[in-house]
Amino acid sequence: MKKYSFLVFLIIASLIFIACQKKEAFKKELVNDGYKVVIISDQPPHVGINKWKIFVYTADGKPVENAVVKNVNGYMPPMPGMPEMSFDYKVQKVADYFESDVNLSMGGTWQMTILVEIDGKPYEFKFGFNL
Ligand SMILES: [Cu+2]
Repeated sequence: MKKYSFLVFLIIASLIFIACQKKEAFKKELVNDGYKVVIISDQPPHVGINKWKIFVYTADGKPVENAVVKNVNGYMPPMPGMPEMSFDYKVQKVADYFESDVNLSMGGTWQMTILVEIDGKPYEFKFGFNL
C-alpha cells in the first residue's frame, strides 16, 4: 500500500509539473543595445497562429513604459521551388505588454524580427527557428 501511495504521489507531482510547464511553453529573451524583449507563449512555435505576448525591459529587468512594439515580421528564405516569403503581423498593446497573432503558414526556416520603438528610436530584435 505504501508503495502505491508513493506512485500516486509521483504521478500527481509530474502532472502538476507538466501543467505548469504548459502555461509558458515558449519563452524567448532577446537583447539589443541595453534593452531586452521577452516573448512568452503558451505553445511552442508551430504551423498556424502563434499567440505571442511581448514584453520590453531594460537590461536589468525594469519595464520600459514608453516602448512601443511596432511590428512582428516573419521571413522565410527561398526554398527549392518557392520564393522567399515575408509577413508583417499586427501588434496590439494589452496592459503592460503587447500581443501578436503570429501566423506561421508552413514548416521550414523562419527568421523573426521584432521592431520596437523607444523614445522615437527603432530597435530590432531577431531570432530564428525551424518548424
Ligand atoms: Cu517556404
